[in-house]
Amino acid sequence: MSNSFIFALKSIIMRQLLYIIFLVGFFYSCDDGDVFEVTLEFDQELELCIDANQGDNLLYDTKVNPAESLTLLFPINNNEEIFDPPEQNFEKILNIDGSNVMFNYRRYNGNPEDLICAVVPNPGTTIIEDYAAASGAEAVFMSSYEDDDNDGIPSEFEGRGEQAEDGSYPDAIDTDGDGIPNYIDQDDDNDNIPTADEDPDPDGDGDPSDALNTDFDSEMMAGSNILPNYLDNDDDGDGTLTINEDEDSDGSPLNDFDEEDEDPNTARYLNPNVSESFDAGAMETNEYTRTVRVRVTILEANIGIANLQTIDMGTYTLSIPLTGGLLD
Ligand SMILES: [Ca+2]
Ligand SMILES: [Ca+2]
Ligand SMILES: [Ca+2]
Ligand SMILES: [Ca+2]
Repeated sequence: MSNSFIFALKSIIMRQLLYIIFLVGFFYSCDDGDVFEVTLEFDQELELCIDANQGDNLLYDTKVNPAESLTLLFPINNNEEIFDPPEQNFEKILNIDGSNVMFNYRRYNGNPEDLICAVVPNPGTTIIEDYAAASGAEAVFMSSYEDDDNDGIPSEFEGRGEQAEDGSYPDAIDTDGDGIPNYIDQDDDNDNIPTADEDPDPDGDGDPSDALNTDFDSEMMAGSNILPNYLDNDDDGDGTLTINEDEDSDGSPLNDFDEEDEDPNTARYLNPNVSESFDAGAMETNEYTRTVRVRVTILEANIGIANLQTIDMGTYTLSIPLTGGLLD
């Protein structure tokens, strides 16, 4: 019911919207105790700036027509886990106190970005109205994350399996048994050729069912190697592991060719007629990306002109580069 109600009000300016929400919110809270959920008309994609001098984080959303902002200021200290959650669906609640933790709705006579986090504020832009949430409001942070190795194959095609209640993937496949499940392993077969370089998805549709398989022989289906190169540690099926077809032992068999061979432009590891074995080079460090999403909700925000039970402020997204990859 609240959605259609808000939709009908889209052309009405914010002050009227807030005023009507106030009346309806009041009505409902007196009536049958329904939770009345309000979504202010921002894009809900939050941005963050850090004021290291003051020791504050500022999460914010802005728009220009009309020019308004929502901002949430809170200390950096003791709140690090919001942006680097120790577990899935990590929740943190901060009490809004009007000084250390502040939530503001503001209106401007110009683009809010001229002022918010601006290194050199535009002197032509000023705040024309400023409403701060009174003490008693709460900021609720819900942090979740998703890991991916960006190897060209989406995680759901890398045998990640179902997510457990604690957010982990206990059934995730680890083809090469190195303790790093495929969905966060940049080199799924540990042959020192990154999966991204083993042509895992020639048609680029995300589905690796068409992955390159150099040693697949369609004429002898049954006896042929059905493993695609990105999961095959002997890509040409010549009995010498790809990791050992690394003539200069530099950790990458990609750049090793046999100039004497009749096919000198095909790397040794893809050439079944060249099978000399060399010492394996050092493995590259595995790197993957953790995408953290922090959803911010403001509860019981009395901002003077309106009393809003729930403000879905939006989501802040950040990426953290990680190395290794053993499951927690
Ligand atoms: Ca992988
Ligand atoms: Ca590989
Ligand atoms: Ca391979
Ligand atoms: Ca070879």
